[in-house]
Amino acid sequence: MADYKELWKSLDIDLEKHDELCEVLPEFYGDIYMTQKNRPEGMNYYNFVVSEIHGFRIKELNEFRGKGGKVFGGFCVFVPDEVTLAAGGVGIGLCGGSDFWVPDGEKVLPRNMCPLIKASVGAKIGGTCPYFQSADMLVGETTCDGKKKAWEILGEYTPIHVMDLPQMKREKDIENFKDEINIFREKVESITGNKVTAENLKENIKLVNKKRKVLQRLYNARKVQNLPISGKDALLISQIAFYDDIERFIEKTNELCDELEARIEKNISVFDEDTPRILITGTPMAIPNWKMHHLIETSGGAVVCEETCTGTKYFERFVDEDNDDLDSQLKALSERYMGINCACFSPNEGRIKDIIRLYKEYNADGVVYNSLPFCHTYAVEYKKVKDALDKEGIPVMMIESDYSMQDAGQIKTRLEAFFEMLNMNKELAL
Ligand code: BJ8
Repeated sequence: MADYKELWKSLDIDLEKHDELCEVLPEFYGDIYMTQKNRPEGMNYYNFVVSEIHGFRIKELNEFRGKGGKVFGGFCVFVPDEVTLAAGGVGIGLCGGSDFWVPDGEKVLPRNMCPLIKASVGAKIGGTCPYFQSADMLVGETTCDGKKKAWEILGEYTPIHVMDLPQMKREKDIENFKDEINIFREKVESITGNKVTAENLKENIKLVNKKRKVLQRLYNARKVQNLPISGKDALLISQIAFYDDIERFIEKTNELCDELEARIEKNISVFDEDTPRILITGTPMAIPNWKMHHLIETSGGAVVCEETCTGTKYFERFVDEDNDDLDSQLKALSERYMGINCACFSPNEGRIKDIIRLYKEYNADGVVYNSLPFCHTYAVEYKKVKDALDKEGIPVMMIESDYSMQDAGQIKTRLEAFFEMLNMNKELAL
């Protein structure tokens, strides 16, 4: 990475502590990503993005802000990027996916709390994440209890706007979320000083849909028997989608998809043909949380799909592009976003249907239900999911794990046994 010390200083980064983070990341990434065989050439772009994770993109955001642009940092796939973009702003995902930030989070939060929340808060209050430091405003939401209370604490350090997400999906809830999007629109307008018009909102609805389409194209390439890309690489791409420049991301990911489709034609695969195919479902995996994918793909399995917010929840379903007035556009946005099946909703039958549908679409052999510790919504929902999968004859295993690698050996042993069982199932079916 080039020298960005002056830039980081201007963002009030704790340089000494930040150096510790910069020292570990390249080796961590190298061990997990660069050891993979036969990766697509197009992954070089994403390698570059990670190698410059606190540099190149931060410089771009800094230049944008230097010209008066405003950056909005979100923590959830319910924050409508279309609105931010329509007001001339930029939205970036800020969820913390590293153990590095947890101790700082624990200075102000209880220890027995979800690591994603602790890491996100720790990244801000420790002053070690230039993305947090580049955000002019944070955008929280009332999803799980841990998050909504954490925003009150984060608000002591930086301006935050909280969107009220309904907890049910009745018609009145869709109307309520439409109102929330409208309040968010007013907030974004007041920060950027730009109006959201029906014209620029329509344009940006199309742009964000385009990003969803390219991610869908990437995921479609994972439905075939001979997988042209690893699950680990696909996860990295969706994580990068949350903060990269949207136009460049679409272009680079379309280029990669061209290569993947050519690989499919030539039957080039990164795994052996009989590798058990795994659908992951559960809590989101914020960058650099690559743990579960790495453990699965070094224990004899291949991840073919993620029913998570760093997976299909992020890009499935498009916003209707055919509306020409603000009111109908806001309704269309609410309808699309309220279609996301987060475990924060009750009931949440849609998620069960999604898991079963995706299991079939991606020709999976088994499901790994992955939950971060202290995530009550996802942990409790496991019972309903398991009951439904049992009825369908779909094998599932639950793994609860945080960001540390301490339990890696134990998880690998469990995964190996699970894959052996999946292989036996396949042999019996022949
Ligand atoms: S739409 S999954 S991004 S809320 S893992 S912090 S739920 S205790 S992240 Fe999420 Fe939006 Fe839902 Fe998706 Fe709480 Fe659970 Fe932690 Fe979580």
